[in-house]
This record gives sequence, C-alpha cells and structure tokens, in this order.
Amino acid sequence: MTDTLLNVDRHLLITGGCGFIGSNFVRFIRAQRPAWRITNLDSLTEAGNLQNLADVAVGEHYRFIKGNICDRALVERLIDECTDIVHLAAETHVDRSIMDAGPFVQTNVVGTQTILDAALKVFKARSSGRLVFASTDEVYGSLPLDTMSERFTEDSPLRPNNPYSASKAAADMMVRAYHETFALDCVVTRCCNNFGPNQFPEKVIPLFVTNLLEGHSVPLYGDGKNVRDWIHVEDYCSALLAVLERGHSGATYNVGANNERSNLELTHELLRLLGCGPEMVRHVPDRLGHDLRYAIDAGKLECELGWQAERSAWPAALERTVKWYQDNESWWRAVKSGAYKDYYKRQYGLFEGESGE
Ligand code: TDX
Repeated sequence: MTDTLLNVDRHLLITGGCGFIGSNFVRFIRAQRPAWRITNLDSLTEAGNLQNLADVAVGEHYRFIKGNICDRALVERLIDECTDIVHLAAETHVDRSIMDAGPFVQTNVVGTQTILDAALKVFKARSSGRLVFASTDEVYGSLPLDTMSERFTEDSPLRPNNPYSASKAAADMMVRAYHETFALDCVVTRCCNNFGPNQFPEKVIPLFVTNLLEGHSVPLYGDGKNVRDWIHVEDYCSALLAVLERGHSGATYNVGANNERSNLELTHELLRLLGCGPEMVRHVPDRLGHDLRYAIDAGKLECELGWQAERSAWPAALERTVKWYQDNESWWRAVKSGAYKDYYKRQYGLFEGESGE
C-alpha cells in the first residue's frame, strides 16, 4: 500500500472523538479541512462527552456513532465507509489503571487489535487507507532527574512502568507488527502530556484548576519533583494531521513542545494564575510506580514533516487554558458530578467539610 495522497477528500473514522484529544481533533479537522467527512465512533464512557462537541457536531460532513471499538462487525462496517482511521479511543488515566488494569487491556490492546484486523481486511481489499495510532511518550518509561539533557527519541527502548503505559506499548507494538507483517499503512505518534480545553478533570491540570475554582485544595503527589513535558492539544492535533497526510508509512513520530516543568512548578504557576496561596497545596502519598521524568525529542517530526509546536508556549497557553475552565464552569461542574465523585473519593479521600454520605 502506498502513502496516501495530499489534499484528497477524505472520510476519517475518528475513534474516541468525544474525549479530550478526540473532540479537539474533530474541531481542528472541521476548521482545517472543512471538505472532509468525519465519522466519530465513541462509546461515551466517563471521559467521552457529547457536550465536548456541541458546537461542531452539525452538518452533513459529521456523524456520531455510539459504539465500542471491540465490536468487530461495527468497526469493519465503519472502516468500509471511511478512507482512513485516526485511532484515539483509549483508557488513558494512569491512576485508574493502577486501581484496575482490566479495562486498559480490553480497550487499549484488544480494541486496537480489533481495529487492525478490520482495517487489514478493508484497506487491503481496496489497496488504500491509512491508520494513525495515538501512542504515548509513557511507553518509553522514565528518565532520571539528574541528566536533564537526555530525551526520548523514537529509538529509545520501550520500558513502560504502569498498567496504562504497558497497555499502550502493547497496542503500539501490535500496530508495528501489522505494518511489518501485512504492510498495513500505519503511522504511530508518541506524544507528551497534553493540556487544553475539555480535558477530563482526573488529569492534573484540569483537576487542579477546577479544585482551586471550587475553593478546594490540590493533591500533589510525593515531593512534586516529577517532570512532565507539556504540549497544547491543538499542537498535537496539527501533528496528527501532518502524519496522516505526510508521514512515512510504518514510521513512528515523537511529538513534544520542549516545555518541561516539575509538578511543583506547574502547581505554583496555577496557584499564581488563580490568585491562590501555597496553603491550597495538599501533599498526598506518591502514585505507585510514579515515573520521574518524561522528555521528548521531536526532531524527526520537525525535520521530516516541517511540523512545529506553535500554541504551547507558557505562560500564555496555560493562561488561555485556565481561562477556558473559568469560562466553562457548567461543563466541568457537570463532569465532576456523578460517577466522578466516587472515583475522586477513592483516589483522594474526602474534601474538607464533607461527610462522605
Ligand atoms: O492528583 C494528581 N496529583 C499529581 O501530583 C494527579 C492526577 C497527578 N499528579 C501528578 C502525576 C504526574 O507526575 O501530575 C503529573 C501528571 O499526571 P497526569 O495528569 O495523571 O498525567 P500522566 O500520568 O503524566 O500521564 C499523561 O501523560 C501521558 C496522560 O494521563 C496520559 O494519557 C498520556 O499518555
């Protein structure tokens, strides 16, 4: 199968299009490639939310299908109706994977294999069609804090340290295997930590921002020295589009924005932006197997495809993100109620003043 051509009209099957990255990607494609059609397949579990797309989910170029990526018949029918797949659906939260790894293996590994098998059948029969798979920098494991110049390249060994990253690494390797074995046209991205609008408030930035907006403290794990590399979700969306249109078949591309911060630095930046003092930080026990540092070398993507991170620079990008949560209180208040509350209580205990009933 050959690399797909530029500027052809496409019909994308986007899996997980109601989640954080998925909904931002749907919005990005609607703006950047308005002639393309989109089928959004999402099972609407907790992190998937139709409200995330209320503004763009209209018109004949868009359709939403509620369904599971492990449903082989459904997936095969939808792939048959589309030209390419951007596979974003996943269980993504490390802490949840530590509580229960089962859904991570099912969705991330079995779901990806289901898509691969269906894509193989449909794309091979028509000799065209590309699969873009969103892997993660977490597959590389952890870097030490004492050699800050070291970064992950695409050739770094995969050493996942938690059930989430192990499940993503397994899926990532399955994609590789289908390319090597069957010449399926696949491209893989391994991206650093995303931030931006519509992120589920189990992840650190929306959790801390919304807690502070509610007047609650923020639970900082361990000593807060762990380092993450932060990219604005729109920059990741532009990377996904670049690899879909121009990436080399079978290639893996790291995606990062040279934006490393310790959790302590991030927390203090958020406290500053929201006018809160250090007394709002609650030091809680460390995450099990907590990776010390992720840092991405995105040179291959920049050199081969001319991609650049343009929207990630702090403090402006973080300020815009904080403002989004300030302006969209009804969105996160709805998301933070219901099943989320049980998760939060299990994870962090009770807020001050709560009875637990
Ligand atoms: O309450 C918290 N307190 C805290 O100190 C939470 C939720 C997190 N943290 C720390 C743990 C991490 O060092 O903040 C850092 C970021 O945590 P998360 O937002 O949970 O992200 P992380 O574990 O780094 O994983 C993320 O990056 C890679 C995403 O969740 C993954 O989906 C992505 O693949």
